[in-house]
Amino acid sequence: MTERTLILVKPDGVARGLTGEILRRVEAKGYRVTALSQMQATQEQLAAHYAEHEGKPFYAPLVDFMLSGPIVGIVAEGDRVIEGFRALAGSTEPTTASPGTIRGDLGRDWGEKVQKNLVHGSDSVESAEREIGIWFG
Ligand code: IDP
Ligand code: MG
Repeated sequence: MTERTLILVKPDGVARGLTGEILRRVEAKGYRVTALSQMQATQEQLAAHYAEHEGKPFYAPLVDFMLSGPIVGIVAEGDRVIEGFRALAGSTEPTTASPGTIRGDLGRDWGEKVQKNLVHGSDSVESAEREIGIWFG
């Protein structure tokens, strides 16, 4: 099977009307979108999705942020898509993310306890398969 990744457009991206711009970048890079759905995250989904971050200072603000509005779940497919989407997304902190990336071009710091950085992208094949299960069953 071709490699897959789970992308989430976070509530800030949806609220700012950037879903189309983010999808455009994924498709323009050459990846295939195989699932796409706007959803409202649940506490249970977020507890599973962000289990690795439980106990960190930004965990509760992160969960609250992800519950604050609709998100868009995307499954994208293509050789090395996991690495490729993380390169498109840019580094975690939008202030210093490279220009040319989603976070670097479209994101900024808003002085909050959680970095609102527009997108999530899986970081390994194992994470991707686990996360696709959480959001797409
Ligand atoms: P990633 O999304 O770049 O993979 P992770 O380390 O997996 O980053 O963190 C998950 C999310 O938690 C980030 O995208 C960001 O929204 C938030 N976050 C991570 N580290 C911090 C931090 O040090 N301060 C505030 N928020 C953070
Ligand atoms: Mg991560």
